[in-house]
Amino acid sequence: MEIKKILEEKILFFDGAMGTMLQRAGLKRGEIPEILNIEDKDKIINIHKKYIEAGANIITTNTFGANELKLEDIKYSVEEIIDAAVKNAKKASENRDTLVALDIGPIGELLEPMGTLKFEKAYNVFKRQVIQGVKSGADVILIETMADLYEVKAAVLAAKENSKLPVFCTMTFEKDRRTFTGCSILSMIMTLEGLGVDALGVNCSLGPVELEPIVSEILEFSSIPVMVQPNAGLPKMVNGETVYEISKEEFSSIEKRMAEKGARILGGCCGTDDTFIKKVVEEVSKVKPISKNSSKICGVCTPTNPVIIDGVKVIGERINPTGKKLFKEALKNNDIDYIVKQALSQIDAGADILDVNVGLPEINEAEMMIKVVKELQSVIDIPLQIDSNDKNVIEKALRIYNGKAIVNSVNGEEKVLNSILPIVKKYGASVIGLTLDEKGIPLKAEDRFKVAKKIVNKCLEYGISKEDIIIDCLTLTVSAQQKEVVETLKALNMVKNRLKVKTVLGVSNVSFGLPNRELLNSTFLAMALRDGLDLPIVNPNKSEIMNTIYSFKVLNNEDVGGEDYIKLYSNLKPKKDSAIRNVKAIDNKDSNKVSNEETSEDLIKIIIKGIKDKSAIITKELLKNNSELKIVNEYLIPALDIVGKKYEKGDIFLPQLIQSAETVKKAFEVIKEKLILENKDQISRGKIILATVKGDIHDIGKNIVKTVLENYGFTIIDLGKDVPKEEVVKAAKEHNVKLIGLSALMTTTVKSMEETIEALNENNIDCKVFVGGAVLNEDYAEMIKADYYAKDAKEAVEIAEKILC
Ligand code: THG
Repeated sequence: MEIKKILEEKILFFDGAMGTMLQRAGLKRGEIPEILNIEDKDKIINIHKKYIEAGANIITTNTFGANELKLEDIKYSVEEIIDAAVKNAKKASENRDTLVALDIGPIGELLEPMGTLKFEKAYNVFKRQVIQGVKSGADVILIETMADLYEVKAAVLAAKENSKLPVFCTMTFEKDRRTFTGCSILSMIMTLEGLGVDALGVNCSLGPVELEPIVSEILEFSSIPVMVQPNAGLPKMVNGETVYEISKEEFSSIEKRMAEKGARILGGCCGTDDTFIKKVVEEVSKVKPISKNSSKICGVCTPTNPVIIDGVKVIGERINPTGKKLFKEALKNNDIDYIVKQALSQIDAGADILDVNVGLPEINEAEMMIKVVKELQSVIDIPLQIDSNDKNVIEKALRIYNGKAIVNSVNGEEKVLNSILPIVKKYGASVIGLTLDEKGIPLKAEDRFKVAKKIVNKCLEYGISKEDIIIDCLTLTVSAQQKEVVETLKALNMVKNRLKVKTVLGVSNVSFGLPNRELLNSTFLAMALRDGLDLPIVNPNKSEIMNTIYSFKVLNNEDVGGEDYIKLYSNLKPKKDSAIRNVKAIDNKDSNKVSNEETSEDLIKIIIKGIKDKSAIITKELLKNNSELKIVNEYLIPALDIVGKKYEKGDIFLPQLIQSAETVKKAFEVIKEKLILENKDQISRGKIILATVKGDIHDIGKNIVKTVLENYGFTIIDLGKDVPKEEVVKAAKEHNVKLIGLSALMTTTVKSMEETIEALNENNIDCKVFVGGAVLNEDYAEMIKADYYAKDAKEAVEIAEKILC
């Protein structure tokens, strides 16, 4: 039976951990599990068989790390490994109706802009896996243990574009209900549902106890089947071995509760074995599957900032060259900085979403759109609205957009609908439909309503749901078409109440050619809001506009208790979404000519905002009148401290932390250049050795710590990954360091960490050791006799400052 059909009626059982079973079967530290698909087939087949015996409907191939970047140094190709792995699973399920899921884990490197891996490169890595998986006969594609929404998008596109198989996708969340790169549950749901996966959910991360509230939130908002594969509780170290704290009885009773709440696909991750799955199947089979709510979230998002359209949300109009000489110049001169500034100032003024239009006849719009979207998404954290008439531009922008965007726009013309809607559907965007067609803009409200209805029906035909349709009844200019302004509002009211979709209007159009435009704009805005306008496209930097919106929200019972209103108008800022950086915008000054007075304060702001290009320019200016050390101590370090505090408070997330760190790096580069020119010693706050220990090839965490420590002014001696203890000892002696950081991602390699620390002690190396990595915690660190445990890069900095400064 087709999986989609099965899911409508049944609860599906996946298997449990492969790694746990392999370790018990004697997998050695540092051994690459995927190689066993070829070199020890029987071991793998036996594990699969155990899970089938236990009652799993779907077993997962032993291919978690089978990608070309992780398997670089081994003698088998990705294709050979995947082929063997799928065949092993198929062999185990011979004569049974068990299905085989091709397992795809994270690549193990950070994507741009956080890291260096390009989106299209990631796509190609996943594509190779998918193509082989299909060839070898997999039945399902399982994308799992993902922490970065952008990487997930690359993987899902690779799966959908190179196979017809069902795609299941799970991410790993931490207790704060975000992945380690800050992705929120709602953003995951909106983005993955948009991309058309068949099931979504959570795996690994934590035990079932800690996952329960996360699963409940996913169940509340997901309109597609929800999948859960928890660890067997949290890991503990007992006699040098990793054990998980939860019994199969407790595990299965919590999974049963999840099933009762609506979870449809259940299995296990780290620490679970066939006895867990057997118990789960026993318990959960008693549950009658409940049918899920099918209503989707109405909203758009970036990974860290989901914007739900459940009331008025402001779309900023200013990234648009129409009628703006300076903006046109900026586009022609490739001055992306200018555009970023327009974005920041609109966010500071209260925009929730930004319209992005970079169309100019004399430039390549597609190239510019990609550049601007990427740059904006690396600095700001609100969703974007892709504004273009060109299908190619829209498609390219949607492909590289991280999250769920709005497309501005389609209209009632058949050929426009038929060319743009498939793209909107494929990439899972929301879409604005303008109420005009081949015959132009209808004058009467009833006729605009008819066009709106046609657009809505066409969207539904293409599989775009009502929640993703936004209708624009078109603002006309009152100076030229006075009678039609009320027709717009009448049509808006009809659309809102009869078609039950969201509405948008370009408000500023109303006042072209008249004096005191803001007065007309804000009065028209108030009228439109009253008629049900959800998404005004406005200039948020005009106080009349934002005043109208804030006051409307109180009067319309949206701003409950007038909380935001009171904060704002008693001279406090309103409580904005936490992810937005609440620093005042940088003024429109020519970035190359800045006076010393301006630069001092601005450098800190620039770092907090993460504007890389400007940081070098301003540092150069500052160096004319300030010592290198003064700049480091009075600007760079304090700015990083502010950023660090925001990160700790959860006001910003890893992407922004790294962005700010990179901004400091640019400043450091300028300072170092000058020091080298003057033949002075390099500024360093101290040397630190970093290494991922023997047997572990995951260095993503170590690399993040390295970047951040470097940007705090420390000199890093990076020994790389899979580093033997002897090499750490040797480097420690040679460089005479006072601090060493060790990283391990896998439970199996924590032992190596302990041995490395022992070796340092035996050799009487006088230095402190801090440790970090996904499976570590305070207790582990103590047990293996590390001096410090660093939860994240920020804590590593605090340790370094304590020891070295
Ligand atoms: N519906 C939808 N999209 C739209 C519109 C709409 N996008 C474009 C436009 N209308 C909304 N955006 C703008 C942007 C700028 C101005 C008006 C609407 C504007 N510009 C000034 C001018 O042209 O004189 C320049 C202002 C300045 O220099 O800052 O007024 O209706 N879906």
